[in-house]
Amino acid sequence: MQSGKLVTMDEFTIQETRKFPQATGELSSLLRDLGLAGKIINKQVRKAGLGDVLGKHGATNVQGEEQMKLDIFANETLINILKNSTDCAGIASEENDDHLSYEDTFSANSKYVVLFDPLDGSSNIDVNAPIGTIFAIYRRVSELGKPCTEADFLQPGSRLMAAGYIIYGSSTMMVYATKVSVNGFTLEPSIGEFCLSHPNIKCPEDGKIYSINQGNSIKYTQEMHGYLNYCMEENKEEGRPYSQRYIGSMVADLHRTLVKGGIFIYPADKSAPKGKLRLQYECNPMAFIVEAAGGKVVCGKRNILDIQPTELHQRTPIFIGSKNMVSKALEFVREKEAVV
Ligand code: FDP
Repeated sequence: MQSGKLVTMDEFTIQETRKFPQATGELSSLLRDLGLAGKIINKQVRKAGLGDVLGKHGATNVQGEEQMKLDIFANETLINILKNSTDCAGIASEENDDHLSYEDTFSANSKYVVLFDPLDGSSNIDVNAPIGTIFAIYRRVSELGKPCTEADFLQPGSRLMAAGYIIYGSSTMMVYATKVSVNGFTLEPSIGEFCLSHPNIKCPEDGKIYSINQGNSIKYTQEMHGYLNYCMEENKEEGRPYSQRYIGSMVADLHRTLVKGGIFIYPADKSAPKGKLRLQYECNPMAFIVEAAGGKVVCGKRNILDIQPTELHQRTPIFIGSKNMVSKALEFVREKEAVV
């Protein structure tokens, strides 16, 4: 990036698309629509605390979790913007029971579908901690010209075309990955545009931070305890003990892990034998991003991206982050965490 010259996300995406003569520009246009949704959600998040934005909505979602007002706002914003897009055949949201296929002619002829978690980390909304929107884009497998089907949304992460997140933190950033690279764009409030700030992000091969809800450790396996003890043990040559950081907002914990290195773990435990986090809305897109940045992601023996989903709201354990840290964790837990 040239110093002093702002490169907007649109400019960047169009330049990247030009490298592929066969590209139609549909993916770029979809990313622009997701960026627009992010800006609208950001506007609402930034004024949370003023007016009637904070707090519970009073309903629960498909997983029985209480929905916050901002969850609903973010969900509706994404659904409407993608409906009006010319490049999205349908969506599946963590907040909705089923996928939604847009049935107008433009949408039926669109080749992409989008899955999203509209507002991840929503238990942090009321305390002003970072939250985010996560998205995953697949090329549909159903026939063009017809409404999309559930099969379009039940594809393994290895088939993702692009994935990304928008983090509403000390600044607002959109990070997206294609198979080629991962790039981060910071919202420049004076022009209302995401501008390239973190070109070609690479996840450091090693790190010094482990991120896990250690308060749940009573429910973890002996093998997990072994790994946690390893993280806490003193070994000056190897830089241990590691620091422990856990915001409890996957986007925020993973953004730090991607940029600074480290490991983020949400394991299976006694009360959640399949883990807590959702495969299609959270783990696959984050796994795609971290792998594209040179990191590593597993759920025990296998790569998360290879799992063939069987239902929309499937969960999985996850170990994700710096390559060497994830490999080390696997030496402790390899067999026990392979529950999917
Ligand atoms: P939240 O419930 O606040 O929406 O899957 C959602 C998620 O947050 C993740 O963002 C976060 O990493 C995780 O759950 C936190 O779960 P615990 O509170 O069980 O640690």
